[in-house]
Amino acid sequence: MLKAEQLAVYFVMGSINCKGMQTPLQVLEDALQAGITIFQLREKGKGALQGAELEQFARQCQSLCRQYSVPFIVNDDIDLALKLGADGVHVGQEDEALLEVKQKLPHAIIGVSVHTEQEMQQAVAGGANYVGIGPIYATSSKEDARPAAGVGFLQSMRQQYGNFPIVAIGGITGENAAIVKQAGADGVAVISELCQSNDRKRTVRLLCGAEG
Ligand code: TZP
Ligand code: MG
Repeated sequence: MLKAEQLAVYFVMGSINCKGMQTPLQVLEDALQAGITIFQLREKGKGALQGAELEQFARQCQSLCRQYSVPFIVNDDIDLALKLGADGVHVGQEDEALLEVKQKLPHAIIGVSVHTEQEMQQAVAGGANYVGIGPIYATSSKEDARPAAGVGFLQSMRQQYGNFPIVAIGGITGENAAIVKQAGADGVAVISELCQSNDRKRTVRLLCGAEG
């Protein structure tokens, strides 16, 4: 249902992350054209869309992702994911419990953020399809972000969990992506590196670990 390769370049975005010349939908379409492999709508923070506006924006994002055959994942909002028939959801430790999410969305891709061995063990045993580990480096895109953890925990989870799909997040750039993959991540998840890029094809190549 989810192959680890699909996590290679995981773009995470909400409308407030796009403050430049382009609209959020233009940013997403450009990122899709550049070759992102999975997309997560993470509509959070001050000024985030809500209600009918959020639903309309989410449907537009979903439809763009479909055009490029890229999985469309919704952050946190299980009801929205259900309503839209999203390909998947991503939940943190403070969100709805994995068991409930699986019951509501038995066929969806389910990602869980983990920060400790116990959380990792529970996510894997509970049937998550992938885990997100971070922040690896300092980030300014998440208000309540934990301190940067470096690659140590990621490395250790890769050693303990064989081929289980892992995506790393937090402060990842074209410059440090290769280190993160070397440490064991199947892919890198980014907000600012792609939102703020003025050459997304090059950024995607660098995030893949290829030379720019
Ligand atoms: N979770 C941990 S760090 C982070 C999230 C959602 C934000 C990542 O954003 P950026 O701009 O790629 O550091
Ligand atoms: Mg969450």
